[in-house]
Parts: sequence; structure tokens; C-alpha cells
Amino acid sequence: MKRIDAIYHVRGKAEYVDDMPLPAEMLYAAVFASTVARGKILALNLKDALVPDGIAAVFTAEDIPGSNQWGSIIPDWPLLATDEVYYVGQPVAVVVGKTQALAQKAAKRIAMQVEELPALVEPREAFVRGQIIGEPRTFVLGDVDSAWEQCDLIVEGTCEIGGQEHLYLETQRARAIPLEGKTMRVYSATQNPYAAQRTIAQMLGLPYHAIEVDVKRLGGGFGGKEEQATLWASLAALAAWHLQKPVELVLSRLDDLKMTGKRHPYSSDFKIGVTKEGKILSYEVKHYQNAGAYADLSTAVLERTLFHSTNAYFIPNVRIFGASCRTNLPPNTALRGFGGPQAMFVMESAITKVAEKLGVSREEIQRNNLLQTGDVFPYGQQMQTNSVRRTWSEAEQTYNLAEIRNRVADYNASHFETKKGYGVMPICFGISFTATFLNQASALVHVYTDGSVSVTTGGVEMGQGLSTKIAAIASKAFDIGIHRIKIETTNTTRIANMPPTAASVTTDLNGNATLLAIGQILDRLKVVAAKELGVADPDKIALADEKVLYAGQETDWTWARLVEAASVSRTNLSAHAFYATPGIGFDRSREKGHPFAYHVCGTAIVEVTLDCLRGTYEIDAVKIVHDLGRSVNELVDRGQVEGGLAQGLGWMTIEDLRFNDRGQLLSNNLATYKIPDIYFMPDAIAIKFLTDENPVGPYGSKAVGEPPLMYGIGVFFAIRQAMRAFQPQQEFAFASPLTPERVLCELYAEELQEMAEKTAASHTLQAST
Ligand code: MTE
Ligand code: LUZ
Ligand code: MOS
Repeated sequence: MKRIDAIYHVRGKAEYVDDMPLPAEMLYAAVFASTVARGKILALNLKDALVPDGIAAVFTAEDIPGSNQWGSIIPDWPLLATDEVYYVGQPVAVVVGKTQALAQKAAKRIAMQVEELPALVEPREAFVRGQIIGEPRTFVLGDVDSAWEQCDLIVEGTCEIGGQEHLYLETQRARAIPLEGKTMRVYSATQNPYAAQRTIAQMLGLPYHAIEVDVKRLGGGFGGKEEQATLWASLAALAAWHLQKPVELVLSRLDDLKMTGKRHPYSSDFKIGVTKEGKILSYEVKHYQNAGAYADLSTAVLERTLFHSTNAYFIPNVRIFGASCRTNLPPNTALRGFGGPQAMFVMESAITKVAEKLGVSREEIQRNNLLQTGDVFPYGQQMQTNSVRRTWSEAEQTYNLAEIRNRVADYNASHFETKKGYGVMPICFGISFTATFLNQASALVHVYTDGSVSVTTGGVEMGQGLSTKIAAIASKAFDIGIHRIKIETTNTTRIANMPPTAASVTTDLNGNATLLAIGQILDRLKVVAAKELGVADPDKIALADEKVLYAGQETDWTWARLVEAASVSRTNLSAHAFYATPGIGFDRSREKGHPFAYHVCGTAIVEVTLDCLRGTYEIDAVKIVHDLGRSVNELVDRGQVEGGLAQGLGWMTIEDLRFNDRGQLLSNNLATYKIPDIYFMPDAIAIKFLTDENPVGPYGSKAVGEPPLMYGIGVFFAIRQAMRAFQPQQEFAFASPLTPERVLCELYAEELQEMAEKTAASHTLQAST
């Protein structure tokens, strides 16, 4: 089955916030933001901004009637800055005008006097200065300290992990429309309609029911609209509220890059101890997360880092420490993987360093330590399946790892200026929001008397194919044609209190809720059918392929006829149902529990060729075995695996997010921030699925959105292997992204050092003559 919205996408007919008909008298908002990373606001002069024709108003924090503070976990973030600013791009005022261009021009006329203060941009420095958000956390398993003595080899190291820009196609935007009474409808490009509703209501001092948030679809979210879309929706709503006119707020690409948070950079220390045989006995890791200026989701992201710190391995003695460090960067936020990728990168770095010291292949150490059924994670949960080992051996056999190893060795023996490398990357990602209460969802299903069906859930379509999957689930549950199913917009008046569309669980949660709602309607329809057929037992009624069966035999009743009859006999053809993931929970006082409904596992092999004269590389192939479950739509899921992989490869290689020490974004446009394109991706992507039934997913399916991103981590270690083939004696850093520039600098570190010394010497010479 094709995606249900594909036809609209290819014809340019798919509706986003921008495509809705313009309401009369709509105004446009522009944001005036801080240009310094930290400072005291001494004076703010708005007068000049009001001078040009077509400017309706300028709003600041003083115009907020209710709460200026927001944030889903810790409400430490002001919607509009008051006395101080804490990052470049922090909103201070909103200018509203007849066109966007007018509003933007007027915003430039605002004069703000700021006393600039020294900015913090490095997480370790923030940590030393006590700038910590929430509490540092520590997970412990076994006894690390006494385990070191039993190790034959102990190595230590440091990782510097870069951030990542979401680069959703549709930039942040919202349109707020005041309605009768003191109410408002807000069309927001958000993954989290309920958060927008809550925050806007609190900002205006209104009950939640006064605010309706509606979302048709997003042009990508990738986590960047899980928390941060709320800010822009709120600012549009603030202006619309005061002016009693529709107001739209859209960030330009450059403003979006500058003003929004990204994936968290991490600086981490590891210490790992192994036996001669390559068994990991002990692992200690300390993660310093660069959280940016406000809490956002950072503490939750850090928590997932702790959960995934041992990735797909069983290690009996572990101590994992993590701190969320407050710096003067835009608040960092969710991005596909949510702290998991950073944790896994450090684990893989530690294993790599061990392998290099022992002079064995990475995969020898990896294979020796893979999780199996019954193994305990540092957070207390037991591994329920053997799919790490199964995907590993499946990948090893299907893709002939031994052959790849020999081919690479042969190539490297006979080539000097180019080298090949490969990296095997197993993953194990926990499925459920780590905050247990978020694992809930509702669905609302109507059957109309013509047999057509309307489904609303709390999930947001953001390109991941949610609508297609929910439609497939509904079509299968009723056993009626897909053309009869319509997926409605996500709307807070139809579904209340929903969690964000995130954590890869949206189909799991909302699909299950949809099945429960459909189950209610089917039960009622069976009673009607039994009555109409004059039989006693509704349990013997079934629907198959739009026909009514009794005791397995076809009758002359169809779906459409049954629905019509049900309505005439006054049967409720609508249902609302609620689903909450059973059996999960976590005790933070002990840092132990069963936080995840299940794990998604897989193994990838990444192959590269490195040009050792230029530092450039090609990704030759990526070969994956992925634990997918019984897919609801395999084409959509394959797209998620490929898309996630692309985003992971980009994060590790060419996506070079840079700030200077004054907290200014240097990679502030698409000429300086590169993402993978079709040419960057390998020609050969092989994907094989394990298709065991998942008992807790709708129709046995599994979450798929985030885990494949982490296959991309393999590319770092593949390139590193090629670098070591060229320079076997050199110590290379565990620093990402491994851009061609970085590769070159590392390969020629000695020569560069010599050149620098010569240059310095010649300067000294010149200076003394
Ligand atoms: N795929 C597309 N095309 N666009 C997106 O924004 N977001 C990813 C992933 N895949 C995203 C995507 C992220 S971060 C998550 S958490 C999941 O989709 C969310 O959707 P799901 O829960 O339905 O998998
Ligand atoms: N968001 C969230 C997430 O709030 N909690 C999570 O555990 C999570 N995990 C992955 C992605 N987003
Ligand atoms: Mo995804 S990072 O959970 O939006």
C-alpha cells in the first residue's frame, strides 16, 4: 500500500499551515531577538519600530497577562526575555505588521542596549561552575571499582560529540485565530499540540478549553518541534489575542537556524576494562551534556543517554554518570534518538580503543559482549529477546562479513593513497517514553451511515507515515477498503491531553487506541448483525472483506448494509478509546525499573573508501539487518530505516555545527552546514528485516522511527579504520563529526605541526631582523 498522502505530496497539494486559505485581515509577526549570548538588558526602545506604515503593534514580556514562564519539564524559560538574555536568538519582542516584510523591517528598528557578560559555551566549564540543570544522575550495576582488578587491560579516553541541526523542510510556524468569547484556534506546526494548548492558556491566564490547537501535518519535525514549536505558537497567539486579528508567525530559514535548539553536543569520558579474551568486565562513563540556556527536554534526553550507555552489550559492572550543563547556546532539544546516539557513540569508542590496544578487530570485542535474552541492563530491566545476537549473526552471514574483512585487507595491502574501512554497528534502543506517564493515547472513531470511517488520534503526521499506518490498522480491524478510511487532523478538541508525537511510539500508542475504539464499534455491530440475521450468538459474527459472516459462512449482508441497519436501530457508531502501555515503570530513587515496553535491535555494516591525500571519503555500502516486527506498512518502514540512516550518517560525518566562544552560530546557513544528499548516500543500501511478532505493537508491529539513525554511527568507525590503515601509529581522536577537513588534519597532524613550527620560527626570524 502506498502512503495515503503521497498523491498530494507529488502534486504539491498536501496542506501545511501555509496552505490554508488566508483569513481576512491576517497580520504577520516578526521576532526581535538577542544578538548576545549573555547580557543584562539596560534599555529597550520600541518606539521606532512603530513608526513605519502598516505596523500594528510591538509586544514584550510586559504584555503577557498570565505566565511568561514555560517548559514541559522545568518551566525555566521565559517566552519573551525580561531583564537578561541567555542566548543569541532569544526572543525579546514581537513586531506585528500587515506583511511579513514590513514586520521584519520594523523589528530591525528596535534598539536594545545590553551589557554583554561572558558566555559559557562548553559543558565541562559550565559543570565546574555549577551550572547544572536538574540533578546529575548515576546508574550503577555490579561493582566497577573492584572489577578493575580483574581486568587484563584498562583503557581510558574522551569523546567530543557534535550537535546536529534538524533541518526540517518546513520552518517553525503557527497561525493564531481569535474566535468568539475568549477563545482561540491555533494552527501550529508542532509535534506537541497539547503543550501548545497548555502554554498558550497559561500565558493568557485562560482555561485550557479556551485554546484549540489543530495540526494537519508537518514538513518534518525530527524532534525539533516536540518542545520548541510551543514558543512560536505562543508568540503568534499573544499577538492575536491583543489585536483580536489572525496572526501568523513564520521563521525564515536563517532565523530558524539561529533561534532554535539542536541535538545536544556531549563531552564524555570513558574507562573500560576487559579480559585477555576480550570480555568487557567493567565500564565507567561520564557524560557532560551541552544543554544550552534553558531546560527544554535536556534532562529527559540525558536520561535516555544513561539508558543507552551500554548500547547492545551486556557489561556486568557499570557506572554511568550524566549531567545536563547549562550554557549560553540556544536550548538544545529532542532530535531523533534523543540522547541515545551520543551514549552509543561513546560505547563504540571505548570498544574501538580496546580493540586497537589488543590488536584485534572491533567486531571481535563487540561479538564477545552482545546482549542476550535475560541479560540485565544497568537500569534493572531484563533483555526480553535475543534479537541483538540474531541480527548480528544474520548480518554477518547474509552480508558475508569475513569476505568484507578480507576484501578490505587486500585492498589496503595493494593501495597506498586510498584505503578502505568498515564498521559493524549493533544497536539496541528502548521503546517507550522514559517518562512513564507520557505513554498514553486516545483515538476517536466515527462510522458514518454510508460505511465511511473517520479516525482521529493524538498523533501528528510529520512525514513518518503515521496517517498511512493508522489508516492501514483501521482498514484491517474493520476489514474494509482503505478508501473508506479518513485520517483527520490532530486536534485538541477531539483528543485531549495527548503526549507529543515522539519517542517512535506514536503508531504503537495511537494504533492500539484505535484498535480499542474499533473493537467497541465492532462489538455493537455484531449484536446488530445477530439480530438482523435472527441468530443467537453475536460472537459467531465476523466481518471479512466488507461482508458479514456467520459461523464462518458468508451471508447476504455487507458492511454498508450493516452500518445502515445499525443506525436505524439506534446503535452508537462512534467510539473513543484510551490506551496506556502496560507493565512499564521506573523508580528514580533507585534508578531501577522496567522503563521500556520492549527494545528495537539491529546490526549494520558500513563500508567506506578514504582518499588519504584529500581526506574525502565515499560511503560504499550500508548493509542492515533490522528487527522490524510484523510491519503495518513495510514500504513506509523501509523509508524510515533509510531516512534515519541518512540522518545518522550526516551527523557523524559532514554536519558540522559550530558556535564561536561568544555563543554565535557560525554554521548559520546551508552553505556552511551541509547535510547528506542523494550523492552522499551509498549506492548500495541493503536492508533485511527480522519479522517476529511483537506482542505489544498493533498487529505485532514495532516502532521504527528513531533506532535506524544509530546505524549511522558505524561510518565513523569505518573511516577511522581506513585512517589507521594509512597511519597505523597515529592516535586519532574520538571526535565527531569526522568531516573531510578533520580527517585531513588528523592524518597529517605531524606535518601540520611541523609547518606551524616553521611558520612560527620564520615569524620570529623576521621579527628579530
Ligand atoms: N520521519 C520523517 N519523515 N519526518 C520526521 O520528522 N521524525 C522522527 C521519526 N521519523 C520524523 C521521521 C522522529 S524524531 C520520531 S520520534 C518519529 O519519527 C516519530 O514518529 P513515530 O512515533 O510515528 O515513529
Ligand atoms: N521524548 C520524550 C522522547 O519526551 N521522552 C522520551 O523518552 C523520548 N525518547 C525519544 C524521543 N523523544
Ligand atoms: Mo523524536 S526525537 O522523539 O521527536
